[in-house]
Amino acid sequence: MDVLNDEAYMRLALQLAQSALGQTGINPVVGCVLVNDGRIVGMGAHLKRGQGHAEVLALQMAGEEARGSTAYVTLEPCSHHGKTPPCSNRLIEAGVRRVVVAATDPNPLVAGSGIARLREHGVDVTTGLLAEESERLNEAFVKYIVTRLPFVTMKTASTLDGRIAAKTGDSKWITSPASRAFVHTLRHRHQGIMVGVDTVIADDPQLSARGDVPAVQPVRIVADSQLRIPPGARVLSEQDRQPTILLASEQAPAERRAALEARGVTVLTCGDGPQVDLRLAMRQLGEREIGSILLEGGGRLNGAMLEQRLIDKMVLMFAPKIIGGGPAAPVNIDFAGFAKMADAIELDRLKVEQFGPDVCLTGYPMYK
Ligand code: AOF
Ligand code: ZN
Repeated sequence: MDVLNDEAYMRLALQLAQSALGQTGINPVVGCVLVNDGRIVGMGAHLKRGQGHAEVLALQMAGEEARGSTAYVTLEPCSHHGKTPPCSNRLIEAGVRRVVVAATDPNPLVAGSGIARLREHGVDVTTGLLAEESERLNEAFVKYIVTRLPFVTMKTASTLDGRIAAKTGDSKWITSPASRAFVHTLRHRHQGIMVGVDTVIADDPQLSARGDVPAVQPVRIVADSQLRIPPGARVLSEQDRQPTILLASEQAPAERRAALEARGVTVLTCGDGPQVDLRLAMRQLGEREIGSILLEGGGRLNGAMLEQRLIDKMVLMFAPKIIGGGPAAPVNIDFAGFAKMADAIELDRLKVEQFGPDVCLTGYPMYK
């Protein structure tokens, strides 16, 4: 904290919120800092859905010192009775004099009414401070709470020529340990992790988050229209610890479905075509309160998701290597494509990072 001002306290509240990314389920991450008479008297972050909201935890820490304080909150205090009572009421009752809010809450149950209630009770409210930072942290929540569709981040790890394996199928490893560590963090930060069945057949991935420290494990999702998944696949193990959802067509053989369900695997029927209806799949996953998905290939599933405009964000990792291999070497995003460069999908808000030797591009596809 260089200069003591509103922004510095809000940045602290944003840090508290950010630290809880991945552990609040469909709920937003929220941080709150209470300052009274020039001193921080309380701090809180929403840590788990169903548990205390950030403001309530900060108020508990502050006790009587909350009276007359300023609250810095990264999201508009709620006004509804959800799993916990409304935070705006709690702030009013505790005698908080001023509330500085970053982003308003897009939840239709709140959407400005928390701020209105504070003002009605004479609380001085400032809004919009570092709102974009807060909205970015909660990009999945912002989409899900309004559309009930999961926010999808597509992550690829390829060579510079876009290959995700050599022509022999060899793919270990393309990117560096530093990049792979970041991927495990991304897995922790999404509720679901999704691949196509061909990736399961080719790589037998575990689809778990394995970083330096224990992580929250995402639900494993496999797009598998005909239920071709090998019975010994590692994604089918330990259903009690990390459940798996298969997205299948109605055409899939009934006996395979029954055998998988008997093992505790969930099979969702997503249309009756030869391929899974991906939009319907997303809707059903949303109904099951999966608000964010990390899509990890293969190239054709990535391409199909992109064609359906279901990808919200892309994290494209490139190792400084060239492997070639013609049509036998799969590429990171594979779809029929456009005839004109003018129709190409462009990425908005591009960010360039480096993990070890690898370059990581993050951006948001702009659909035309
Ligand atoms: C806040 N502070 O720390 C959070 C808020 O199911 P509930 O009761 O936890 O309510 C969840 C909703 O509350 C969520 O959709 C969002 O609108 C708001 N989250 N609000 O004032 C918090 N986590
Ligand atoms: Zn609340």
